[in-house]
Amino acid sequence: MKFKPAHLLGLGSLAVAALLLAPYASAKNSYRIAAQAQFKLISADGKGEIGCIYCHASPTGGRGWNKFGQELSGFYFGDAKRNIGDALYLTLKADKDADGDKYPDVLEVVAKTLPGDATSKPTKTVAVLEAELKALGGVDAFKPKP
Ligand SMILES: [Ca+2]
Repeated sequence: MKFKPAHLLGLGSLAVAALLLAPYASAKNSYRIAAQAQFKLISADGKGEIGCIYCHASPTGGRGWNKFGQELSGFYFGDAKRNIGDALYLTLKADKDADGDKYPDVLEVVAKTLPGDATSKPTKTVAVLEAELKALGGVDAFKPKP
């Protein structure tokens, strides 16, 4: 195949787009990675278990939060701008049920379901999950590391 200048232009455009989007994508990804570690949502093989949909309305992230993300952003951008670790912890400590599925957000973290999506619900009862949370040390198990 003969290489044409048009190919270079295409590659150049892709490279520029990647450079422009990289800081945006990595900033958001750092929040996802922080949430995975703090909420203990990392599988035995070290892989993260949550995607952008954990807090965002879209699986690809970007603007627009789901109900849990709205609670989180309230703590993150609230009276004093907090770091993501404190905002994550305070969101669980508030003891709310963001998606209204009758499971408090902290119990959905324990159950590894989506606290911002009412169609993603734990299979265990609230009482069983409360006992599991207690065994972990309560909501403070999800406190940010100092
Ligand atoms: Ca819920």
